[in-house]
Amino acid sequence: MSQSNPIKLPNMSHYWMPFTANRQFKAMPRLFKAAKGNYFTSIDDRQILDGTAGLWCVPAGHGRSEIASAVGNQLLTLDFAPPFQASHPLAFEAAERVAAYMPAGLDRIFFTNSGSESVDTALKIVLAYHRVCGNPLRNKLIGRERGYHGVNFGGIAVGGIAGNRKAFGNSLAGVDHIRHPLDIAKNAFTKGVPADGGVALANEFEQRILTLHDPSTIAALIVEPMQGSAGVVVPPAGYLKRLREICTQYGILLIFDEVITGFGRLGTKFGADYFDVIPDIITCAKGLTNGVVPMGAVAVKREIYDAFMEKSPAGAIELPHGYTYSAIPIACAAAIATLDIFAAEKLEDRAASLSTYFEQAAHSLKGLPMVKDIRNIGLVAGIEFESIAGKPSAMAFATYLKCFEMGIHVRFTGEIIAISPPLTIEKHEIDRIFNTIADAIKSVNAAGEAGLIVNNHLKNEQAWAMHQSF
Ligand code: PXG
Repeated sequence: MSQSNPIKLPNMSHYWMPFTANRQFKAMPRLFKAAKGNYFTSIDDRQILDGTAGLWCVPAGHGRSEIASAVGNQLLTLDFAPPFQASHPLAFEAAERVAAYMPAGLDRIFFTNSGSESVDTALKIVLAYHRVCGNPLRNKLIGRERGYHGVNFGGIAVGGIAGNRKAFGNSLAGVDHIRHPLDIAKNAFTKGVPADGGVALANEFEQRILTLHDPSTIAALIVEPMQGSAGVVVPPAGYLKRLREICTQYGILLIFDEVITGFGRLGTKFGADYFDVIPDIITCAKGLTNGVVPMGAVAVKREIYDAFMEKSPAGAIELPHGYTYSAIPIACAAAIATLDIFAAEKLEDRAASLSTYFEQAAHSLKGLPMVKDIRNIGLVAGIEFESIAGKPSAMAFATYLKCFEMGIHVRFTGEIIAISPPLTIEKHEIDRIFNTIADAIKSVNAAGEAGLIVNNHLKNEQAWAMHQSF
């Protein structure tokens, strides 16, 4: 960056950034100004390969003109229609299209504006469902350790990431958690789904949690088919199937939170399809609109919807819940255009056909310094580092920064680097992602303590900060 051509940064004082170390970021910002296909353009005009599909939400690649035109036209045709006691045709069409994309039977669709809202909506639906069916004492919710179900109060209650819960006081009552399935001691460097232990682990739900609470008090179990945010935790074979059996046996509703695993990420439409396990409810968001208009959806089995319709008093609002922006026309337009792209380009099949190549590329990092485990499924990989005493996340964060400097965007969470590129990724780009991560790991490690000092990374960005005029 030459002194004569400084980059003008925005005034950064006012924006309170989400899930970001604000002080650190503002001292060393990473800003994008454009995106097309599998690449971002950074504010200093570098092409950054998007190894994360935004935040797992851009499966069809950036800047899709089909979605842009659909949204633009819709905005100028019908910008808004009240969603309560009125609606517009596209809402029904979008629901029909989403229902057709869902596993068989989950064909009643409630629209929200995010994954967090989808989760809280699903939790409210299960509580209200048992009540409308005459079982109001079935009101406990079970989540899973390391689960991420968004950031609203219901979601953090059933969620199992301590850092997302502990600052916020009392949680919902009547919530418990099953164990997470990550077992590095036994399964380190497993390619894809670990073979053993799934049924025994699922049986703990029956043996420990159901025994403790009495199954007749449990409304629902919510799990991500593959735990994304907590670092790519792939369940062992047979685990989800056994959870399904236990839920069915005891009349407990099973919710799959597919905000990350939905829309082709595992090489199938949903995780439910990948694992051949049909839950009672699926929550989704992100890829539903290719990430460009906030929208989430909750798909429920027809019997659940029918119970509300048949058992609620005549004329009553069957579910007193909804959002001003539920099924807002531009989101419906974006969802339909996105589903059109999935149908035309068969992105799930594309992800499936690339997954072995992707797996091999990910596991080629085995043996690099500090690498403790590599996990993968579909077009997702997680690389977990040894923790450094007194410096939690330091290795992952430094590697993430080094990758950014080297032109690749990855995610770091805890001691883990996660990779989840757009499903439009090419093989040479997969090579570039993992080769760059390998170089970044080597470089950070070779620099020893100095490699972990974040100020040693991102020289360009530091240059911008020097030229900041505020
Ligand atoms: N459920 C799951 C399974 C998720 O992964 C949410 C709910 C919440 O969605 P919203 O739209 O409210 O953010 C998520 C979101 C990451 C990362 O890099 C993951 C998410 C969000 C941001 C970052 O791991 N997942």
